[in-house]
Amino acid sequence: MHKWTVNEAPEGLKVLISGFQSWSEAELQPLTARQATPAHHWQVEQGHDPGFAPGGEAGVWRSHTVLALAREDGSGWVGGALDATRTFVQWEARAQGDHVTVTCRLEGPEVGVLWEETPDVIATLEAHAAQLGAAMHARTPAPLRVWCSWYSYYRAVTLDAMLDNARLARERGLEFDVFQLDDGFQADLGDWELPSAHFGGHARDLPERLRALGFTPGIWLAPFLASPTSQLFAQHPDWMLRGEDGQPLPVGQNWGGPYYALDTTHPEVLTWLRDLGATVRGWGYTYLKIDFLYGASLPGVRHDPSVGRAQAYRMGIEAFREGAGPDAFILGCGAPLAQSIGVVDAMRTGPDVAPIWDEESRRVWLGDGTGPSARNALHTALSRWYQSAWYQPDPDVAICRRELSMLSTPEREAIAGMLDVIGGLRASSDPIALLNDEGLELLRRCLRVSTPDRPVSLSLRGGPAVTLFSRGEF
Ligand code: 9PG
Repeated sequence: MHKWTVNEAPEGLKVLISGFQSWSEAELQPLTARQATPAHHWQVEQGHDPGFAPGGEAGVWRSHTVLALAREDGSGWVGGALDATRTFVQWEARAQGDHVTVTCRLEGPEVGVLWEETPDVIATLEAHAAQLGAAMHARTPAPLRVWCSWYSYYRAVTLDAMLDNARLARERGLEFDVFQLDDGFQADLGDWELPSAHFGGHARDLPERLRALGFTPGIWLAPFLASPTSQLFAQHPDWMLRGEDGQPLPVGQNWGGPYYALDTTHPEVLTWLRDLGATVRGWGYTYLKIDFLYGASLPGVRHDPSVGRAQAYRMGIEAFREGAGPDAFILGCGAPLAQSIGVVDAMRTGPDVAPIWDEESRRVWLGDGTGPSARNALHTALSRWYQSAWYQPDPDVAICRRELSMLSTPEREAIAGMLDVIGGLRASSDPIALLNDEGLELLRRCLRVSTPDRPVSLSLRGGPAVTLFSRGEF
């Protein structure tokens, strides 16, 4: 463990943190404030690292891979790491009277750690991020414009809905590169090759028809998960990550119950993951959104106990990449962030968007800012701007429709403005038939790719409040 003392009054400092995985909070806050701590254990499993969860005391802040302390004038301190391939780099800043104690714990093989005082926190953080990205051979291909089925059809997606939207997008001249099928086509978690009853076909029937319309076919998978009701689990109960009690470890609550994660230190699991990547590629999909990846990285009992959990995670994503091939475009989601550099092309850098601005009940009262809302998604992705040196950031979809949405006009406009600052992927999930001329015009604006910018305060006249930071405020 590394330890430093910062001889500075905590009251004058802000702390910038980035949580464990895509959906965890990333934010700039007064150091003396209290980091949000989820009220329920499942919120910890699904949104944080249970092995290094938020501190829970006023003045104690935890962050993964990087952490910064900043004075009002923009000077301060930046912590970073030289490698995160097989190691979790866990930072903590602790306000203690007239000084701050900063610690950095490494879980995994020893790696170099940086802690620097700087006149310009933003520039130094960007330099650290670029250094880590280069050391881990970051992939940052050109960003893509994606239509994704999730945020309007959810699990009820059908083959026909995909094709209807693709046809309409073509007719309206909307410039999507990719049409991506999300969760709902499969019979169960883990049974990717068996269709669900409602989908109206098989996922392998879609790519050729999407290509004929001029789109790259994309598909969603949660390759590390298995439902207790799946054939995968029935056939291979020994492939699961286990708890101390020897039972398969529930790694979250969704899809109507708990679900398990695969043990990626098991050689048969790695072969299965390689085959899965090759199978969906063989169906014709070249854009692969792989989700709920955190499952393979949680603390638990593994087949090979000599492999640490960061390394176990890395072995899993590398096996999938090998099967999918070097030219597949892989988007990570719900994923440990820095440990994915060099394997994924793009990464979700915030929680899910939803057709509401904020969900204060969950964020404020249940201490969980990882839930779906436009505010949570954009705020988090903005606070990770420097990670564009690690992968293409995916701030999640814009919502341009008026129907099936509670977003006001200024809120929809605010989303467009923030997407422009975040850069990276551009995506939408709106049923094209629901978009009137104003919606189509806004969507066209949201599909305009841009390079990531520093998140200086945007002038959102009449728009909703969101805590952005500027160089001046820092
Ligand atoms: C599909 C969705 C979409 C979405 C992903 C992810 O904590 N949870 O229970 C939880 C559920 C869903 C979720 C994130 C967290 O969304 O981010 O884009 O692909 O899965 O199920």
